[in-house]
Amino acid sequence: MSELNLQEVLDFAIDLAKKAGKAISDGQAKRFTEGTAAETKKNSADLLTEVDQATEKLVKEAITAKYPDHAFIGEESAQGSESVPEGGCWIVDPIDGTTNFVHGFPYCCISIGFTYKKEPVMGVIYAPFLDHLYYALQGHGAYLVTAQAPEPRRLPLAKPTPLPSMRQAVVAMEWGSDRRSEILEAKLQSFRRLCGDPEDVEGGKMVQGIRSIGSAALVSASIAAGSIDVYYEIGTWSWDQCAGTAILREAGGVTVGSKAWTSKALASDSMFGTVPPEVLMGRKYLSIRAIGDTPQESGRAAQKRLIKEFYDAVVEFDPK
Ligand code: LIP
Repeated sequence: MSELNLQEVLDFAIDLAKKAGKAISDGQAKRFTEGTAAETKKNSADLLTEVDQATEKLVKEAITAKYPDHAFIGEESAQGSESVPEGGCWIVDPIDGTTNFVHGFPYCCISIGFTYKKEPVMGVIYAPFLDHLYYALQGHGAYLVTAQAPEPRRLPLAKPTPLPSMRQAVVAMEWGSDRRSEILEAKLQSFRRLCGDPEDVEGGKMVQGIRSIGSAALVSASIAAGSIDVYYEIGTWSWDQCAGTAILREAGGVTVGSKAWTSKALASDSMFGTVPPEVLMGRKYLSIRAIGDTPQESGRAAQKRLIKEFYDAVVEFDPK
């Protein structure tokens, strides 16, 4: 295991993400020409296409041929009960943002994460319709390559600014595909508290804005870039989050898990390490961008303060 060359893993993953990106764009062109409708999985808000399946097959076959000893967890073949092994493990969402893909909204991507010794150490996210490639390797920084700026740019793209309170934050949250009343009530309450004017809404945080772009991976990449401040989602899976957490961490961001996990982590600095398996597989995620130091407060202290403030405002629930 100690002989694994992580730079080679990253180079391989970047090449594979581009091949998968081509399969995704070709697949969409064919679907649009033929007028193909999407299939549904557990309900009408949970979509699947033949392109998700074909792309996962392409990626899995390439990984298995190159790294036959590694484990593979992919959205379309996973059972949901997988655990992270000690050795190399590829955690892949062939199309993150399938609804966007089906509708031609360009925020969808291939997300290739890799864990080693149970930690997310590498992530590659490629959005073929935007031609945005995000990647990171543990200890080597996170980068963005675009058609307009083909030289890799280190993330975050600008020097991190301070974040005095949630009032200055743009927050990403999703409605997800579980639309039961209990879940919606919890989410509505969270949206209300985060958006609400405190003069009129009890506990209102009056955040600057809320965004729902429909791709967990591209939200994490945007936080790494510094263009979204906070991301909260319950119910997504390791394949939606693995690559994004690896990229975000290298850009100075932090991802924490459930309220219970986080309250313990806040008591120490353990949340600044890589994302542990219980968070990666735990289906409850809160991410925050790198924050600039001020004379009064370090960026890390501000991350902790805002995570606590955020968790005091939102209602947690258990995903199905
Ligand atoms: C999607 C996530 C999104 C979430 C959706 C869905 P998919 O991933 O990235 O954040 O809200 O319910 O899970 O299914 O398109 O790969």
